[in-house]
Amino acid sequence: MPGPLLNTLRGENLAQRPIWLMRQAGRYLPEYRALRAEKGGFLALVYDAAAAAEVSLQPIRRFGFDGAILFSDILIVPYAMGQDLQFLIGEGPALSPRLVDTALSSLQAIPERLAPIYKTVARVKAELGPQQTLLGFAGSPWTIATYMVAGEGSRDQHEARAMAYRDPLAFQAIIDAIVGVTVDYLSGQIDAGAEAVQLFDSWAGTLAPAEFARWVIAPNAAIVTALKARHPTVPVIGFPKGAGEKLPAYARETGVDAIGLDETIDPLWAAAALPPGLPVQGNLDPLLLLAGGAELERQAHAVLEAFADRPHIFNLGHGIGQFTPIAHVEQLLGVVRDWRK
Ligand code: 1CP
Repeated sequence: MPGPLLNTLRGENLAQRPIWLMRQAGRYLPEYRALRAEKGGFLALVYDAAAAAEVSLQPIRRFGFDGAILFSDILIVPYAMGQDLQFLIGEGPALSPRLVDTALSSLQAIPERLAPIYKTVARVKAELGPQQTLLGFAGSPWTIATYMVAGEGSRDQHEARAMAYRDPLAFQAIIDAIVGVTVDYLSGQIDAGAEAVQLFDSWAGTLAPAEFARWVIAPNAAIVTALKARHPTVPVIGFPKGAGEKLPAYARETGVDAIGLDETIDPLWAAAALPPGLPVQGNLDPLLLLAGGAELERQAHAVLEAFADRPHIFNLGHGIGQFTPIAHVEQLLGVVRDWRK
């Protein structure tokens, strides 16, 4: 029997809402920090399948969330496409050579960098109970391209946005290459046991409307179409962070099975504006989870009430922050578990 998270993704409107939190495996957990220190770095942790599976399971053991997410990173795809990848303490990820000054064609793909991730998926799957759903994930092409082009994260993604205007054909080739690898990568995760997958488009919010259609909607639609051909029953969650008023078009045109909403979206607006019956996921402000207290409870209820008439998975609007107190996560779980439609 599939668990409540998977059933919700398949369109059931359950009286009790399933819950998981983006970035639920990570630095706010002391058991994560201990294992990361023992393995000596983030990539070492990701490529140790036993340790990475343990990290995926840590938040399930502690909190009993309805879903576990594979422990890996969206930047494993550029790494497999031949860029070097480092996670520098306090500075974030660094990729080289950067595609702002090196042609995509000069990269030598290293697909073996994906296979160890499937081992993690299989290990997590073997440990989960039948009611707990295993989520695979990848970055969406636009968000991945912003890192591949600039070689690092940025506030406004200007290198990639400028390249897309200056040389749309070269940029399209980068996007198409990412689409191809991502389809294989998600397919591999599904074959290894992932029951649903999420596409993270963390930087979708900085694009002008026509660019959003070309670099967010079109490549995500291509991924969904290709995945559906191979795995027709596996739900795909799209999370176009910052998409705002473009969400209804994204929902209609990508073919995703569910939409992740960030915290800037008014749940009442989304409940009315998105296609009826489409499952939604979100969208409490992660900073409310940091702050805790009565306001956390009030706003969690507001999210639950707003989505009462459609399938809804409770989540944050973005990843859980590293300084979030564990007691606040427990408080939120109590609120969501006690609520009935
Ligand atoms: O030092 C550490 O321990 C590294 C911190 C960390 C973690 C815990 C990074 C580096 N990645 C991850 C894991 C991760 N990343 C997961 C699996 C764990 C889980 O969700 O429980 C997932 C789904 C991601 C996805 C991810 N990585 C995104 C999309 C989601 C989002 O938060 O917007 C992005 C943009 C990244 C890139 C990345 N990886 C790591 C950092 C610090 C960043 C952000 C860099 C930047 O700000 O530009």
